[in-house]
Amino acid sequence: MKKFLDLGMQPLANKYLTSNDLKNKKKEQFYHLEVGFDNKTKLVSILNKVPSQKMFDDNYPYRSSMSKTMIRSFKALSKKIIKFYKPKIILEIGSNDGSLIKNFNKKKVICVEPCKNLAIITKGKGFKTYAEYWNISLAKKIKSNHNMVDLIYSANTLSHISDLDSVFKSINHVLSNDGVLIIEDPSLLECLKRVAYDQFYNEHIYVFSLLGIQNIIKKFNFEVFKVEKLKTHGGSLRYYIKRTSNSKIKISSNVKKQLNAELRYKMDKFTTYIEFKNKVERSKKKLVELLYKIKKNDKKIIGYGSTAKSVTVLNYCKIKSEILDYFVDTTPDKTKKYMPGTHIYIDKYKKSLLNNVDYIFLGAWNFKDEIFKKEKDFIKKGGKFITHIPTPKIV
Ligand code: DWN
Repeated sequence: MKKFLDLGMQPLANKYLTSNDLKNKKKEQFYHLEVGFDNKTKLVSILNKVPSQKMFDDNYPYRSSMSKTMIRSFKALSKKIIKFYKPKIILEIGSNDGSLIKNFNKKKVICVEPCKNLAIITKGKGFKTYAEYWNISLAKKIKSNHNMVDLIYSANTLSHISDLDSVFKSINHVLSNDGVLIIEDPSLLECLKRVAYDQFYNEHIYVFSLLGIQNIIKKFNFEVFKVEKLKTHGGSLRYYIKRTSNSKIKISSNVKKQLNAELRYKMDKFTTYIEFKNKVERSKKKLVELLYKIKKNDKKIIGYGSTAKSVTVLNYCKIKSEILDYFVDTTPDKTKKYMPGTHIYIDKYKKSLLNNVDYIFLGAWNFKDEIFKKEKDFIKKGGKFITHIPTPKIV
């Protein structure tokens, strides 16, 4: 693993502070966010990993249901799963608050969600839920309780688990011979193209590429048979995976197409990541200049969407409340709290919080379309948005 990017000392994302925490000067955990490239597996990951128990605890604030874009994406996927795979049993690893599995018959679903505050949501809706981390002992328990499963789905979860060998060994243990594994995660190619350095934070141990995924899964005689490019989460890839022994499913041509696109972008070469690092440093400089120039003209700027991604940007660029007055967010477990590291206040979203605001920094830039639609009035009144993706600018 060779380091190519240093994003400085960072607090843990999703660890929001209460006013009491601030009053008591609660000690925040910081870690050195360095990103590296493994020339053997072609995987890109953070070098200093934080244990899962420290990140995914019983008060995990992120809920996938907070965005209509994700709700729609999961609904569309559920229709495809039923149409093309007709699974008898679906296992979702990282079921969060049930945004995907709510589209299926309860009897056909097994949820795995280690964060108990989220697991009680799917349990409360009658879905079998294991509030445990995904590993071989849980896979064995699920196999003995439910036998093999014929479809496993996991969105934005496997990239959060350090030991990928254990992940796929556990999947191998419980997936039926003709079973299908579908995983989706932010696309490293899109991350590089958009200079989306904020996809790197403690929870995103990896940002996956088809190149990297293929190298990891081949050890377990799995292969990618289809790849879908998604707009969600700043550009994601959905990988459809089968056993190499399963000749019933043909390999789609879009797998080769994606692989060629990644090789054309030289994602198998370390120099590509040095170029990315140089773009990140230029992006930081430009964003800071832009924000300070606006602030010098006495304009009011707030943040929209207190994302895990924005924690990386704000702490790397040292942007605090002298620049962004506050953030607005719809997530219950994030509001009336303060952002990790920068301690910018997060207020519960309501339209009136946009009154007298001149500029909005898009923390949730990956939901730009949904947000622009929602804030038509703000735009009509001359309000402007600021994004750092792909380069810092007023939009
Ligand atoms: O991988 C992960 C992804 C799936 O979600 C997790 N490790 C953590 C989390 O990352 P994130 O916080 O960067 O995710 P989002 O989905 O980009 O966060 C969007 C935030 O913006 C949420 O806090 C909700 C908020 N939001 C809002 O306030 N108003 C979102 C929309 C669309 C809105 O209209």
